[in-house]
Amino acid sequence: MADSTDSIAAIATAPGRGGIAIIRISGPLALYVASKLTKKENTTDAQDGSEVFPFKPRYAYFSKFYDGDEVIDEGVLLYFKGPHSYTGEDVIEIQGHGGNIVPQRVLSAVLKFKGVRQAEPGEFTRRAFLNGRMDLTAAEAVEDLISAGSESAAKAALASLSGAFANRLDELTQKLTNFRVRIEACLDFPEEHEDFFDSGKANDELKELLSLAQQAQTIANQGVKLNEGARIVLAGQPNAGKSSLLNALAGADRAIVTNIPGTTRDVLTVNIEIGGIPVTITDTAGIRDTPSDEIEAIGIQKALDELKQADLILLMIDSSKEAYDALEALNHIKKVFDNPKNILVVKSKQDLPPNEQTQQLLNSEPLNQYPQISTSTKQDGGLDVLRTKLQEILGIIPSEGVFSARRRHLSELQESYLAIQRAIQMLELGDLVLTAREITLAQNHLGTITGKVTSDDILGIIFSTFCIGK
Ligand SMILES: Nc1nc2c(ncn2[C@@H]2O[C@H](COP(=O)(O)OP(=O)(O)OP(=O)(O)O)[C@@H](O)[C@H]2O)c(=O)[nH]1
Ligand SMILES: [Mg+2]
Repeated sequence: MADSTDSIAAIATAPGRGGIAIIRISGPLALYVASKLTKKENTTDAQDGSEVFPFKPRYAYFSKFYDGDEVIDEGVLLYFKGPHSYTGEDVIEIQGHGGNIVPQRVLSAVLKFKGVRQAEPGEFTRRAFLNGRMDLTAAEAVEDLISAGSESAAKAALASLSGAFANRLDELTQKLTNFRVRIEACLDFPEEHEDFFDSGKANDELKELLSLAQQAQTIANQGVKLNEGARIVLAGQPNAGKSSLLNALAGADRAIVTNIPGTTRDVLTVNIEIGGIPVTITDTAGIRDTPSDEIEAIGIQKALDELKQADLILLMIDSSKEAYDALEALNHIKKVFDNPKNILVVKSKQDLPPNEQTQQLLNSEPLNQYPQISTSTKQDGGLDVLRTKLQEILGIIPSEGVFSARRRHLSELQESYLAIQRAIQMLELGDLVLTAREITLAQNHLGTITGKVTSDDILGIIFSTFCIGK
């Protein structure tokens, strides 16, 4: 990442046809570039001879935009004076026409000025963080908000952006600090030792802190699920009703359904929402040992590749006919998927009379080792029960107050939790020095989440996944 004293520019809106495109410029040259681009030069005050800038902060100016003497676009220009701007620096926003050509031409004109360069992904937000405009959880939430896959995910990202996550961490950090101060005081003052340590108050307080750390972990865990979503893959014997179930869950006819076994050949993925969590659900070719042709064989291989990446597999079994080939499908699944807890057996076609042998098969090993659920796509067939079951297996708890979070946060929270746990052990052994040291460690891990304790490497990783222009 280059020096943050240079000015950066980028198109902030999505590429393609659109009414308006926004070009952002941030840094010390922003105002200078704006005046050159619009040919609105600074003037001199007639009274006191001072320089008068052509733009006032937070005013909108309609203008033509020039590249040299050529007019390349016209539109609105806004000026946000640092530090009261998104990045904390002087920021100019040019709202011109959208499309594939015009915004690029305006950006090129801006980049012709010496000292202005194309912004790297996330560089505006990185500057906002470095200039103290937001903490790291809020900066990350900006990207989470942009890429939210469901309404709940967007709400959670907005909560983090507004500081819900950081506030919770600050509260815990503050309590850890108070605790450490008191423990350190116990080392120097016998009366504090008696009142805080000997009385058992310290022990109680530390256990309370552990439980707060645990609660933060639980909420962050939901936040990660909201952010990342989950992958469910439909698998099973040919003709079991996989594509029908995909269509029913998607609420649209997305996949081809016929009575011919081996209809689905390719992988088809649709995005749905379960309990507010964005879920991709993937339909695959029915799995059997003896595919009817080469195309079906390739389809089965593709199905197995999808299964490897699944969070949850729905093994569909047609309960109305003989289903010995379901075991062939299960054997293939077990070879590529090593999380047996996340296989759910879906007994399809409940509207038809059950097949005796298949019932026995379902009630004996190995199928009776897995949770089972009944569905029908022809009649009102247990889809709500299925959705609830999916939520349960994926660990989705609908709850208020969830904020968006990332795996990075989870691992720091876990480290912090473990440090508090070790502090409890040290306290029980009566080693107050080591107790205080563990508490400091716990605080540092929390500080890494908000960015109070940070390194350039971490920032590089975080902001590299951002959009350009944000
Ligand atoms: N009665 C009844 N028929 C169903 C149900 N679900 C699916 N079917 C029928 O079963 C047949 C196969 O359905 P699909 O959804 O294409 O099955 P599939 O598992 O995707 O099959 P492949 O793509 O060949 O692996 C079709 O004729 C469906 O109409 C159900 O719940 N009840
Ligand atoms: Mg199918």
